[in-house]
Amino acid sequence: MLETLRQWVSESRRIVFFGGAGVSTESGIPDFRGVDGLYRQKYDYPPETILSHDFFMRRPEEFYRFYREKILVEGAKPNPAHYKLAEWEAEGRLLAVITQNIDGLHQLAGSKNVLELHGSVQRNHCVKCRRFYSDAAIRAMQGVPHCECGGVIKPDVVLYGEALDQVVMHRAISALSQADMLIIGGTSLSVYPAAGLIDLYNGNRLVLINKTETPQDRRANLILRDPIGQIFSQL
Ligand code: CNA
Repeated sequence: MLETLRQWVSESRRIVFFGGAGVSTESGIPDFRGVDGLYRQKYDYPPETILSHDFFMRRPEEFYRFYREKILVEGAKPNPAHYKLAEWEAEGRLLAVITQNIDGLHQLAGSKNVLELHGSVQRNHCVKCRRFYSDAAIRAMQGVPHCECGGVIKPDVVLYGEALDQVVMHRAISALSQADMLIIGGTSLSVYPAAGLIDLYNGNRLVLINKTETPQDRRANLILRDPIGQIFSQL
């Protein structure tokens, strides 16, 4: 199976990678729905409640307690999956990385065309005056970060109840409609509208790399269940 994947990669010039939280678990960032995912840990509220727009507005202290502990993971580094994708882009065989992740690890590995469907922890803005803050600035503050103007700073992360960026969505649609191979990795394909994007690929090189079953397994031409970093380190 790995041999088939190797061959398809070598024959492709317009690969699109569509990924999720499972791409970064081998970098030490927990996913939501995997076996060690945040949904299996106990909090006062379920993660999708804490990570919602309403919750952020009503209880910023609790939002930031969870966010700092579980989302803004300290010192995470890219793994072989992130690096290999960047290498393929530089070789001219990969069009885009479309990711639901918000951790910035694809860019850290060197990828340029990264379409972040759910935003990024690396960008933050004051809700009042729109001043920009980096993730380092947020880390350096305690509790709820506040702007010099007194406004609360909000990460540019798409929270539950918020709309996706239409420019990013259109770029993702464009990349997927040109793709000659689609690799889907480390995603439960259960968060919409992101997961619905894969329907735009109608070629016959759809590779799914996920530890657990997904609702789209039957659409895949090739399925691999090993950890994605491990697989990419052999490509
Ligand atoms: P998810 O629903 O948590 O699914 C992750 C999937 O990856 C599961 O099916 C796992 O079985 C699988 N998986 C875990 N580790 C590996 C591995 N090493 N190799 C292969 N498969 C693996 O995550 P989705 O991305 O599908 O859900 C979308 C949410 C999760 C998005 O809105 C993200 O913003 C959010 N999220 C992002 C991060 C991050 O940025 N690193 C972390 C946690 C959650």
